Amino acid sequence: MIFDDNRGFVEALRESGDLVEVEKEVSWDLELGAISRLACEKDGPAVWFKRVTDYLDEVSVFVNPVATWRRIAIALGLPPTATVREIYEAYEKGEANPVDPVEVTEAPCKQVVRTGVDANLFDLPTPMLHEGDGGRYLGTWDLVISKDVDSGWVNWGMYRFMVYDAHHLTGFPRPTSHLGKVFQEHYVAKGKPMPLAIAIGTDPLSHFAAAATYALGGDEASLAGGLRGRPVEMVRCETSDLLVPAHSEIVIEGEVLPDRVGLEGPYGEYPGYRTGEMGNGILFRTTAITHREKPVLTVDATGYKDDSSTVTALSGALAIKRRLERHGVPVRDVYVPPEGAVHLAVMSVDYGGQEVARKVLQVLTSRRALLSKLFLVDADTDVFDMGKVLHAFSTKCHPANGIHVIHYEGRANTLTPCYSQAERASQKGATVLYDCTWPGEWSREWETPVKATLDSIFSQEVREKVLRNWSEYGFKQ
Ligand SMILES: Cc1cc2nc3c(=O)[nH]c(=O)nc-3n(C[C@H](O)[C@H](O)[C@H](O)COP(=O)(O)O)c2cc1C
Ligand SMILES: [Mn+2]
Repeated sequence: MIFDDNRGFVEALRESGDLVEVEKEVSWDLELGAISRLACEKDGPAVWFKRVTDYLDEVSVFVNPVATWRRIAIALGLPPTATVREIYEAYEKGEANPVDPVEVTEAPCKQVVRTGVDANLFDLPTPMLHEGDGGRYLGTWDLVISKDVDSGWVNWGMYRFMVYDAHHLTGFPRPTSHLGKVFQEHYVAKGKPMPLAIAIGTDPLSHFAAAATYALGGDEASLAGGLRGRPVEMVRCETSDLLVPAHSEIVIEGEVLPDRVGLEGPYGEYPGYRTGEMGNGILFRTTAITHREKPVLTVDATGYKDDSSTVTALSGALAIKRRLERHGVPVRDVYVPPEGAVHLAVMSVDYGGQEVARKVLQVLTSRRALLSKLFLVDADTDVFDMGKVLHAFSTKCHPANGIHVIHYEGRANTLTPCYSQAERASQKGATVLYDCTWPGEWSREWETPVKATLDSIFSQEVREKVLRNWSEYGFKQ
């Protein structure tokens, strides 16, 4: 089933056993964050907090929507037991068939409308997620809509927003993000405020599209329609001409001021660390808050194995695959495993060797370089099976000749924990590629070792016989 709103998705999670509903009162001040963090670290279910201190009956909080592959599968309309490969394939299919959104005039997100001074951000049960965060983060599992005034291009992204006071938020879109670029190039340059809408708790696949690694100028609303197999319904904002998903739980409308900054962060970030200090972020002035009755605030308990480790990793892996294909690399599959915090990718190729290794490294670091560890494996290694990848790395990667490093400046990931403050300031970094493929110049007949697995070292006759009689020998599976 494909869901039109977050409530339908939550219902499906309840049915599949992937939801815990907490009736006990919890505090928005760290308790909710600590529970949600542990739930991620245990690969546990999503959590719906029904009673949050100071907000007891009117609002609730739903955390970690898709932090496991089971929940990703459910969001994509697949059985919860779908394999990661099947999940990747379903996403790829949706992505290849975009569907434009439609505009509607009636929308659940307009059941309650508050504007001006009545739009008070403290009316929402925003959690203080981690000890040491700069403040309460309202925007985590969000969908942020902005428009380039010159071309009319609308961008969706997922960006964090911290409560600054009752009517302001601060945010940290990276300069390389589309929001960062649109704001700098089309608003700051002209001294104009940028209208912005932050939709919270809309249907899960629309959030996938917001978090996706997608081309500059690409239309994430149509990507969402493609993933859903039907259009997203959009409704006009109260205080700007932006369109927001009609089925959102909460919409914060406002504008980013071109000539002001506001303190933002630090934050327990997706790599799993708090790294920076409080700094200057963009300053957003709220003009309206609209929401459903009894709205459900959705939250990503950012950190180790959070929602980004599945959903950002998934779209990132497919973006890497497309890029390598465009550059003529004989790539088969790419996987970005959750434990690698979107810093590590595994890619299989039809043939490897030094030249392919160098090409991969160069292609994947020529623009913004968010990943810094790459594993290149032969096509007979299943990239989705990290045990097999570790085996290939341990046995096939030459400790001196198989390791390739490229250094760069001005495009490294400033959130990568192993970089020093100085490296981050100049966006200086490096990417290492472990070549776990057989050298191209080795004769396949007599130089390349033969893999001693059932698939590879036995004749078809023996293999088929063994498989045919497997249960007869007494094996259960
Ligand atoms: C929960 C979550 C929070 C995120 N917060 C930010 C953020 O504050 N700033 C940022 O630049 N990227 C953030 N990202 C990553 C972006 O969503 C991602 O890069 C996306 O592709 C941005 O869209 P864009 O390519 O249109 O800029 C976040 C991702 C997730 C899953
Ligand atoms: Mn974009």
